[in-house]
Amino acid sequence: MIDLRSDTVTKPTDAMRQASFEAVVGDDVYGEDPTINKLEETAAELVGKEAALFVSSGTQGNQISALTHCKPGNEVILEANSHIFMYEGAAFSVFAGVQSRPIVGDRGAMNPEEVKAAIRGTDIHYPETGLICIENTHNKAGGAIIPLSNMKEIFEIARMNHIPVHLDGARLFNASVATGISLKEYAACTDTLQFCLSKGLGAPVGSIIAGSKEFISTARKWRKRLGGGMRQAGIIAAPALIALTENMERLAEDHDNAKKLAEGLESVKGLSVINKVETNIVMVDVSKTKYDAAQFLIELRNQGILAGAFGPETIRLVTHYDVTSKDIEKALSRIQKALK
Ligand code: TLP
Repeated sequence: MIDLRSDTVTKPTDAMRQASFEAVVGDDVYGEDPTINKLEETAAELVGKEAALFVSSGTQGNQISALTHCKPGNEVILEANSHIFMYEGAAFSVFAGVQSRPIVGDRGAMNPEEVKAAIRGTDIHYPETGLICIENTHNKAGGAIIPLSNMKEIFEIARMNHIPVHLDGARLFNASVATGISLKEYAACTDTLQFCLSKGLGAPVGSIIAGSKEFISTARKWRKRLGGGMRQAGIIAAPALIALTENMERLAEDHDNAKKLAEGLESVKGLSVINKVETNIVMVDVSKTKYDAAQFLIELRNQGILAGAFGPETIRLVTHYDVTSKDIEKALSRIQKALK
């Protein structure tokens, strides 16, 4: 099977498993796990924030961030196709008690003027705008990179209105490798960010929230309230440290493989790539084949390829470190077969 469903499917390397085996651990709820402490310090330093917190997943990272920034009854401005709005089970409303205010972006990038216009005034009828969220890279826009200039403009507007900005940077490392813009430069345009260790970086579990010391201290309390306080968590922090410190630069290979895949798919009759492939995600329209997305996925599975549906006639293919350039060639010929 060539598994292109997501970059979350990677298996830990031997070095990661060995690191888990050898990890020095303690009780992290007492702040006594040296491996967790090292991971959090390394992560904070890497993105240029004062402090960081290890959490179970990207979703938990986004939710804890909303709980820490907002109070119930707030409104959060976010992009209409963002992961938080589309794929987190309305958790913003369920946990933080906030209402979402979606803005349709251009390849995931919200127009700063529209963001400005969406900020609520003081009218007694209105909720207060409690947070603005940005997603970079943007998943549903096909791994699209949100320009730094766009983030800067939105951050400036937010600052002038005393509203915090949170970045869902599940795949921020992909954006940084593709553009050469440092993680710190991106993170400087946000108050807080969440990034995933278990996507392209290849860790088996976990995400990081980073922000000010004060923010992270409150976020730590929220994590505990949610039952996310972990004990000898160094076991999972050790492979995450390898992911964080050794696996960033190789994301360029995933981007090359995604481009190679997209180029190959363009010459397959009936299929069209609908995103500009900038990172590791390829979105394909299958409407000109005899299949809808769900049927096409079955045909692909029969040929030994796993992919995901991202709409009734759209499938998503994601490259990652368990997929080689040779696998892409194999995948392309199997896709041809699936359509015969
Ligand atoms: N995305 C997953 C699925 O949930 C769709 C994937 O396979 O791409 N933010 C962004 C931008 C994400 O893409 C994801 C996961 C998350 C947050 C949530 O991360 P996890 O899965 O760790 O909760």
